[in-house]
Amino acid sequence: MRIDVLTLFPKMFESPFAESIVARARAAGRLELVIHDLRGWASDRHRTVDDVPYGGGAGMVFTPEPLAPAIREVKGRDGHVVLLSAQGRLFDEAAARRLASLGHLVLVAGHYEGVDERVIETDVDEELSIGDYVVTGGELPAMVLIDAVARLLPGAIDAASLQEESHTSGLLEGPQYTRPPEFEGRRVPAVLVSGDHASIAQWRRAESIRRTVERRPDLLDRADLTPAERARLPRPAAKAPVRDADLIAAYRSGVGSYRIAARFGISPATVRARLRAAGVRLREARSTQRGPTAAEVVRMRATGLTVRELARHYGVSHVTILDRLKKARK
Ligand code: 9D3
Repeated sequence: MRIDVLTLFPKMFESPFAESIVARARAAGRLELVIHDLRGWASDRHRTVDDVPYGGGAGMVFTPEPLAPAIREVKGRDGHVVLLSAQGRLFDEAAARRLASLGHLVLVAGHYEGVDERVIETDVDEELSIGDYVVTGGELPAMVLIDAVARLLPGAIDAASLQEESHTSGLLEGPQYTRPPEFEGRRVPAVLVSGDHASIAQWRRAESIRRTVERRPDLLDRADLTPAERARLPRPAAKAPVRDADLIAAYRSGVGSYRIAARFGISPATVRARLRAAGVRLREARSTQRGPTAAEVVRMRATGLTVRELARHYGVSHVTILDRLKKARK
């Protein structure tokens, strides 16, 4: 596999990949990793790579001029281009496996508030985030991705470890112990020193499920559980009850009772009954008109947005937009 990285901070990539699995994969010729300095594509005197955002706002945005040509040059004919960005889909083990099956990756590590959307549209195949927290740039996320992918390349780690990984798939591991058998008065669980391998396997499986339920219940939906194991799971925590104040605020803002019902997972009759009980005067059942009002469309149209762009913005067809514009002219 070949991985090219485009970054403004090439030095950041040196020491993490001088050691570890990635270094071994490189030494063995399984992975060719090439780090490129994006400033090499900046042609002006100041080697500019960023500019202020149109529409205002804090921070800087990667300009298209050096970035698009850099991506095009490095990707060649077969590169799969990944932008590391906080707006990306989540990079998880399934994504790592998918990327590990490709021959050539191009990673773009941003270091600003973002990248000009036109580059993303034409030159980026996918955007990935490593999780819901803010780091200062795309470099560390790119390194995380490289590490997770490199260890999946054939020959990187022994088959037994990968086998065990898929065996416990989707669950957290349970507790581990080693010698001594007693540490500061606490003994290793007796089952682990019993020599009864069936009981040990059963105990480990149960601990693994218990821990997942406690710490990462979000994993259970996709975990590999037998029907019997699934049936024994504690029932999921109840969702927070719907608050009157939220129903009232939504209704007063103009949303209809059917929409509110669908959103909060209760029936329209319940919504109307609770609003009435809370003293809210109910509106006449609304006409079936959806989408923006004529006045809203006219104001946005005046900024220069095209009918097509307006349709996308409001999530309606271009016919609806034309209809509102016609209504406004009357
Ligand atoms: C105004 C909000 N911005 C700053 C708080 C958004 C923002 C800009 C740039 C947030 C992060 C970054 C830099 N981070 C990345 O480029 C990034 C990232 C991340 O922050 N978290 C998880 N995965 C990734 S992948 C790239």
